[in-house]
Amino acid sequence: MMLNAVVFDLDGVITDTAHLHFLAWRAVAQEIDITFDEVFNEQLKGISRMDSLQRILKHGGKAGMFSEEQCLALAARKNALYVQSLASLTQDSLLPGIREVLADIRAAKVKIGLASVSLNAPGILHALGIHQAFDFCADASRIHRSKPDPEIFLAACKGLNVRPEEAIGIEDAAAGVEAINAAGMLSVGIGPGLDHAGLQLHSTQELTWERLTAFWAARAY
Ligand code: B16
Ligand code: MG
Repeated sequence: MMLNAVVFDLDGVITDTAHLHFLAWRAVAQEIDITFDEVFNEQLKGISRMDSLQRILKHGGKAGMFSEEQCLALAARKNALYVQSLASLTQDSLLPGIREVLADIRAAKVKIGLASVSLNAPGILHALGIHQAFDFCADASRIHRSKPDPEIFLAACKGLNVRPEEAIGIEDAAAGVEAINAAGMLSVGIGPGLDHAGLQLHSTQELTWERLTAFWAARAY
């Protein structure tokens, strides 16, 4: 079987917006007397906006204490702060090696997809100047189930017109690697704590076309 597509997560793989998410959530959490650190923030990676809020409320011992309307207002405030901070993104905000690997995958005529649950993904790709590198971006607003559910990776494969078995998925979050595996794709994990990934890399610098093709060639049937 040929490798026909590579599907990328955005935050933590293509660019590092996790810190910006953290700063925005921390500011909103402070307003309701909840504090959390970057260690807790790890648990929010790859988790949708509303699910992230629920985890923060639970962490602060305030689960169920806010109405749906109040939750929507908190999430909207976080997003406004986050979107403001995205103005700091430039073409230099791509993580190391990403520009090169995208070009090499394209040169090999293998399709490129995006599976980010961020509703801000299109704006981020534009800010990074790489929106044209993708053949298909799954629409996060049409996804019903957060990672680790495979829904968004399956939607990306469908949009690319490839079967999941013909594709590799790349993630930095534990829930994301789980989603790739559940979709029936081969998984690449970037960063620590991703023992369940088929291939584990320390950073995006190691994410080369050579590594991807060697991984594909060595996969278990
Ligand atoms: P938004 P990914 C995810 O992006 C982030 O990792 C996660 O922290 C964030 O809550 C989520 O997007 C939703 O983002 O509030 O912009 O819709 O890793 O799936 O690219
Ligand atoms: Mg991510």
